[in-house]
Amino acid sequence: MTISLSIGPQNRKSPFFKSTLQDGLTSASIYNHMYFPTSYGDKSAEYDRLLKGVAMWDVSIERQVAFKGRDAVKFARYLTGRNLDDLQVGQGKYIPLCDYQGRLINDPILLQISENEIWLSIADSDIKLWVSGIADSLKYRVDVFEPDASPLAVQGPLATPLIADMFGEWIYDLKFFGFQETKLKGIPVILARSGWSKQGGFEIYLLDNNLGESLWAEVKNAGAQYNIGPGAPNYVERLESGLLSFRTDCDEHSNPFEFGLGRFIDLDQNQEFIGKAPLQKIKQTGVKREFVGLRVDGPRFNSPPEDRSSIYSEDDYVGYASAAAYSPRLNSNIAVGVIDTRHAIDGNEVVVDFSDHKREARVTPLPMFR
Ligand code: THG
Repeated sequence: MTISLSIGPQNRKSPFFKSTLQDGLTSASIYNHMYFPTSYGDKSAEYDRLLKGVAMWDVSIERQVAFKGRDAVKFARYLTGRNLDDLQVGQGKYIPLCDYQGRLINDPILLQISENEIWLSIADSDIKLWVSGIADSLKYRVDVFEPDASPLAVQGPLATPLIADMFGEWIYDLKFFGFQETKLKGIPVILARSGWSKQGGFEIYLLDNNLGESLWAEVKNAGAQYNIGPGAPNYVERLESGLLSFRTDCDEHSNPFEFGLGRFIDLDQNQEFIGKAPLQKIKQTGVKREFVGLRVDGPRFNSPPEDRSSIYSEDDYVGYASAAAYSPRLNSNIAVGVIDTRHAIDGNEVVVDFSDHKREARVTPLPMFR
């Protein structure tokens, strides 16, 4: 289905918004109350650029929730089950956030900006409200706010030489999720080695929303010799790589163990954190369902399913597929979804109901492409 977006002040525009339109943006979604560029009209070129070259993505929708003050680190430790003993300024960490029932409510990247300031680079849910409500009611001495910071992702195998051209050789010293505040031709930015793909790359967090067009032009010009082009977090590559898309793949009952995020939760630490007791219980009893890959039969998919698709085993409902596409690298239709644990077995045959037609599929572990 194709409809047009109504543009108005209810949703926010990225500082790169004008540039994305000038570069031929054809579709957008809504994420964190912002317009989210999703394609420039040639999905196959966007996929190839990410895999073989370099792409630039406006991901300002990854909003930052900052908290600053003497309790910042203490507060972060209460917000997540990730063990933060070795937290360092300049090193990010992927931290699942859960509610009081242990249900997953976001999967941000944490950046420790300074000794007393932490940012959460969030997926699509209203974490500023959650964090400011908890900080106030539990009297943590922090100030919660949204800083002026908008990530521009540069992803793909040629992202690294391009970023080195622009910033210098020091970028090779950044570890994954490592970051450094710096300037690019006078534009204040944070450069981070991160991004929602497994093709390698960086994110340039713009720190002055008046300079979006300048930063976009700088990256585009420096990237010309590498044939850079615009794109967006890639629907197909993320399926192949098994990256979690928080709102797409989870429902309101999801817990981190179902999504393989147990490795980011330390239940044995002395630290108290939100959801600890229910998560301990889930760990003890075991999960009832799991996030898996699917290889799906039938003709090539050419557009993403709009809705979750029910998965059946011998006419019993056993789960849902949340995204599906044709994978050129696997030469197969693939999907991801959440399925009852007793059916989450490699090779298990199921039927997926893609609203207008049913297809046979086989369960396969994630990631589907290594
Ligand atoms: N960029 C920024 N913020 C974000 C995202 C982003 N916040 C929300 C969302 N995306 C976070 N989601 C992920 C999920 C996985 C990874 C990155 C962002 C990722 N994971 C690696 C993996 O799964 O192999 C490594 C995880 C680890 O070992 O710590 O890269 O895109 N700014």
